[in-house]
Amino acid sequence: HAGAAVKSNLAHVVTIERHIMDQERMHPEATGALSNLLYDVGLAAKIINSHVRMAGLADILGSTNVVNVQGEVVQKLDEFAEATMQHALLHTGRVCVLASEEDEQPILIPVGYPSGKYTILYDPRDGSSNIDVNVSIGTIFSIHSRVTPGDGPGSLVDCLQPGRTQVAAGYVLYGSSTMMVYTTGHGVHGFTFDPTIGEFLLSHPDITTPAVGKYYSVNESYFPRWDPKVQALIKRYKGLDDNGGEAKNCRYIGSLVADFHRNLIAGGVFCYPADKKAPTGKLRLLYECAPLAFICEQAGGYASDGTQAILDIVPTELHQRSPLYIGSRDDVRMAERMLSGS
Ligand code: P6P
Repeated sequence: HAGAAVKSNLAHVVTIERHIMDQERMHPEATGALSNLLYDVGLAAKIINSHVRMAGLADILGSTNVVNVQGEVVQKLDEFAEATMQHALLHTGRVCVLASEEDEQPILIPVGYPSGKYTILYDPRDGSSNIDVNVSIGTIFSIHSRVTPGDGPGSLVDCLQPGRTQVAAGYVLYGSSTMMVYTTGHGVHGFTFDPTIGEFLLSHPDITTPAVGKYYSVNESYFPRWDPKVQALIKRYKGLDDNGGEAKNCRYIGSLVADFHRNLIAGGVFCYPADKKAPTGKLRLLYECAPLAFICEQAGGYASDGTQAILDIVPTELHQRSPLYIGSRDDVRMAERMLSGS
């Protein structure tokens, strides 16, 4: 009977590798390349996680005194996460080009290494200002099929694709536990890292997000900089206008992946509006807004720049920014109505 008990327990253990294989079986034409690419991201996540967990002990806290392409001081953990992603992705032949928040230009496949049929764009470690104060941070990734012909190295063209064409997207949240959440277009699935066996185990199958959320997330200190329509929207979320809408609770961690994940699970709307100082917002379209928008829509939510779906925006620059309203579908649709004045 002990054997039966063990067998029954094991039946519930679905590793992310097993799940990726199950997802692959939904695509008869699959060659396994996307599955292998997702394994590679999972491996990078485990390695980054091991360093995030001991960042307070190892000499990787603090800054490198280097300023990156975004004009932000590079944290030591930024450098480590970037190096880990490149090491896991560059030489495997799954991708034809990479793009990272940390690098101004696309990262080309080294000479002598094979190119694959995918492109991956990522923010290796989002929320750097939170590292030294032990607040959750995240990794975000977006995967497209290459659009340039042939099987040689890819280029910027392979990176500048609208979010609607993503084949997969996901994030890793280094929080009270480490989770990896991803979609390949067949729902959203969450995995919790079990450090005792070094595996991500399925803990949140088929995540869906409520149509109306109980939270709103925004940096209220920017209120004076916002367009009056944005100010009116946030007042609506707070239940302060005469529309009688139920007041939402404010939750804002200042770490995109943590704020997004809480709202995905519990229901809520995250807003990073454009303002006088940031006329196109702060967050990056290709490797922050678009992957989270793909995940959000797959979970029944919606993501907008205030006038159109994030997934429909055709990018023109690798690091272009976008205003972002993302989360519970009805809350985001209301933002579009109020911001477009309809
Ligand atoms: P603000 C962190 O630096 C980040 O890029 C996101 O993770 C987060 O949502 C946002 O910036 C916070 O920005 O202007 O509110 O500090």
